[in-house]
Amino acid sequence: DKTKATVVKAAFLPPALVKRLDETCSMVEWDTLSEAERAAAAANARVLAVNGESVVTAEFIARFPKLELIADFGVGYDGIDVAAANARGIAVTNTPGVLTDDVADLAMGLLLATSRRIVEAQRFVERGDWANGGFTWTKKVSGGRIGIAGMGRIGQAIARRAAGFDMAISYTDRQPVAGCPHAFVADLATLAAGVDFLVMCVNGGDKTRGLVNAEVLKALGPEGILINIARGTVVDEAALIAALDAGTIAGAGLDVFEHEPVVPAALQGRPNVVVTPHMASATHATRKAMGDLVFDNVAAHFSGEPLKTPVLPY
Ligand code: 8YV
Repeated sequence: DKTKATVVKAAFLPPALVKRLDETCSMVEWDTLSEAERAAAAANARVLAVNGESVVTAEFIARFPKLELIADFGVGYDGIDVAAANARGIAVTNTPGVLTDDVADLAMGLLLATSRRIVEAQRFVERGDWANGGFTWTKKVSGGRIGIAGMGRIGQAIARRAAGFDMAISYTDRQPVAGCPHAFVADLATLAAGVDFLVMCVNGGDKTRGLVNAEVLKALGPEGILINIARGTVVDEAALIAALDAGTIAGAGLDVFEHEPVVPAALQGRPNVVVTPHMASATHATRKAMGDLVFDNVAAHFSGEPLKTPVLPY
């Protein structure tokens, strides 16, 4: 009986995780239910399973009177009203750690692809243009200056990779990170002004909305490259497009966008912009590890053990 389910799945989750949840709990898929079924399912649900792109408002949470846990398949939880959940004693868990390497890898991939114009170079070869002469010269990466905005787990993993490229590393965050050997810069525009590559790794949500604005892009300057693997909301996309049009910055590598899955046409087809479809954590190994961590949190909850990875409001 669908309406007796204790777990409501309200977003895309990997089939292997869905199978495990289905085998051990009673699970329903929110999207497949009628309004009447939703009301009945919500009345019994103890766990809500969502992902990093999910929008879980206080109003939505209020539909679930017996809810105990919101389990997020993702490290980011900016879409979840954690304060509203916590106010009702509902815990929220995410999937930190297991995706750090992949996200840092893709950040470096975008940085290399954008600077060295790898995607444009492939188009050049495929068009047959090589026969008419060599490809344009590109921007050197090794030894460059990288500015990391958000020196959390992912920012630190990017810094480790950047060190392998002999880069000069500086960063900004709400405050200096204890034990972090890199140069702290209090203000994002100042950080941008002093680097070749600005990499956004901050949390999403209201506190970071539009952080990369016209002023920051101007500070990054005509040789500067913006990389965003955080959330689309941290970049003012209209300001970015204007900056690309005007040559205010040299280029951008973007895995996340303001209105996913919409990627503005003005960000496509440019030689100096590389776009990917929010795929930084999407490797087989990591998606399995993320799914296992979601499962472990749900299992811990049902067996009364401490949650593996609970979060606090941003
Ligand atoms: C996922 C993410 O794309 O972890 C996050 O915060 O954005 C990504 O890992 C997402 O959560 C899965 O849908």
